[in-house]
Amino acid sequence: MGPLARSILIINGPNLNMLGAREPEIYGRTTLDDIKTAATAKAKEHGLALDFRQSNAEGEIIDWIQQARGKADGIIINAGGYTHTSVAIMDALAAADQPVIEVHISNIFRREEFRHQSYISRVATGVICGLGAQGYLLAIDAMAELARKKSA
Ligand code: CA2
Repeated sequence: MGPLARSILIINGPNLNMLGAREPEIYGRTTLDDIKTAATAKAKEHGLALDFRQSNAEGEIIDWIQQARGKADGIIINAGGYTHTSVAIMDALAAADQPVIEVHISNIFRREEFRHQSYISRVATGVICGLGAQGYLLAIDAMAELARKKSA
């Protein structure tokens, strides 16, 4: 934390490593690597370092959230399917000491009923969904503004 080394952690949950390979009608053709490249450039515009990760394992995601305490200035998370199931990820985020922005590529409210419930939303500072890969870039803009206000 602090003005010298401001950084954002982006966490991607299960199956997001499959982006671009299947279901392009829902998730588009952009790969997670494309998103990482664009997000890194966007963070750099704001003078922020970016740590961009993906895991299929719930426990690993929780470890990363815990390890971000006192290190990352903000957490952006697309928890994938765990969004709708994981009290444990919600609890980890509730204990986080930085703002949390939830991102979804698809509009989860236009989809099946079970996707309308998000444990992450209950503890997130803000939520962006349905805008495709651009949602990650919008989340970085918003996070940069939150970090700027905090240090002002
Ligand atoms: O829209 C989103 O970003 C989601 O978080 C994506 C999750 C889904 O479970 C959430 O409800 C909404 C799925 C991750 C991506 O799964 C893929 C599976 C096959 C091919 C491409 C992506």
